[in-house]
Amino acid sequence: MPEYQNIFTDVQVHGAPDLGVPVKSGAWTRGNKTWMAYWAGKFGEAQIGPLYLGGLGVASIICGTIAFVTIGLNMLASVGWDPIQFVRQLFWLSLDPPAPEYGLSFPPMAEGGWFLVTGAFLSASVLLWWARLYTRAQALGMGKHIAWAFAAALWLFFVLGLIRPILMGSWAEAVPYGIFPHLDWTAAFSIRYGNLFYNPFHMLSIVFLYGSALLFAMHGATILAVSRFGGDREIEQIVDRGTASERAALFWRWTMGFNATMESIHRWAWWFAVLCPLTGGIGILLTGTVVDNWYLWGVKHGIAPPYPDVFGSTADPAGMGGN
Ligand code: 07D
Repeated sequence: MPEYQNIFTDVQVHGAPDLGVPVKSGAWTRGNKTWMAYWAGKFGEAQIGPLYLGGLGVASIICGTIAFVTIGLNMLASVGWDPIQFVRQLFWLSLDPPAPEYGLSFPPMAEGGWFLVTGAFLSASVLLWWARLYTRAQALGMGKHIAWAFAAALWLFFVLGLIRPILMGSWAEAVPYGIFPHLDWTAAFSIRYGNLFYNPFHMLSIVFLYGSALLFAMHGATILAVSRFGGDREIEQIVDRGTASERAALFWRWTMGFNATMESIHRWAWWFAVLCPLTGGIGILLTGTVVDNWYLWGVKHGIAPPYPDVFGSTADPAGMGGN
């Protein structure tokens, strides 16, 4: 077998299936079906499975499917149950939250009731999936880093669809289910609250979003660049740095004077990724609850220029009456 393998030269071993470490008693019996997929082997492991089909996963998929189908049926109803129009207009269709006059009450099904039912099932689905990530990691004696990272994404998800609407006293504040409609909601939200670019937590969230991409590119490139020396064999490289890690580290000390370690680069990556939705969620939570207009907030704190004095002082258009 060649010593150095990459995505183009990877040797696909077709031996007895690797079922992994034994599962603890009390857990569901893990499936033992595995098969080899050539194209999967081009991008990662050629062996597919075994899949762990636990109660949490099954419940999550059922709830997610109910949410997905409910959205689809509501969209279909909105085009008079015409399948052709459903396909043609799919990207523009949506299941919308109730109108503002319903506040936090439960509206008739066709006026937002289905939206709330969908939200309940979707919430149950993602929370059950979170529990599956946690318990599967526990079963393998792993840390819970993946579950907590997913929890950070769920924080933003729940701020947008649950926590902020409750604080604002209206389900109408929630994000609609639909491809373009949710993008329109995002743009309208930004304009309604005076341009989200002036929200410092939106700024921070972007820093971590772009920062994550930058770190990912730097780390991916570094390891690929030394994989010819075995740099991709992470554990060996942590225990015994060898020539690959030392070259990689030296490269960064040469070029920028500092290098992360084989361990710390993954903490950098984890924190950057997690801080993106964590800071984002804080920014959304403050919008409309604490700050009504981010542009005016920016002017007040010296980060946005005021309009020239000739126009008089700028007021929040939202506070000028009308809708
Ligand atoms: C959304 C939450 C986790 C999602 C989960 C999904 C399922 C689906 C489905 C069964 C991604 C669970 C659901 C599994 C199952 C079925 C049916 C994570 C999410 C768990 N912005 N912006 C951000 C930029 C502007 C606006 C973040 C850039 C404009 C709003 C990010 C630009 C306006 C919000 C970011 C830009 C605007 C954001 C998202 C440039 C108008 C948010 C981070 C260059 C368009 C969100 C504080 C993320 C936020 C957000 C980037 C511009 C509006 C950093 C680069 C000025 C309203 N923007 N943005 O990880 O956190 O999202 O804001 O122009 O709410 Mg922005």
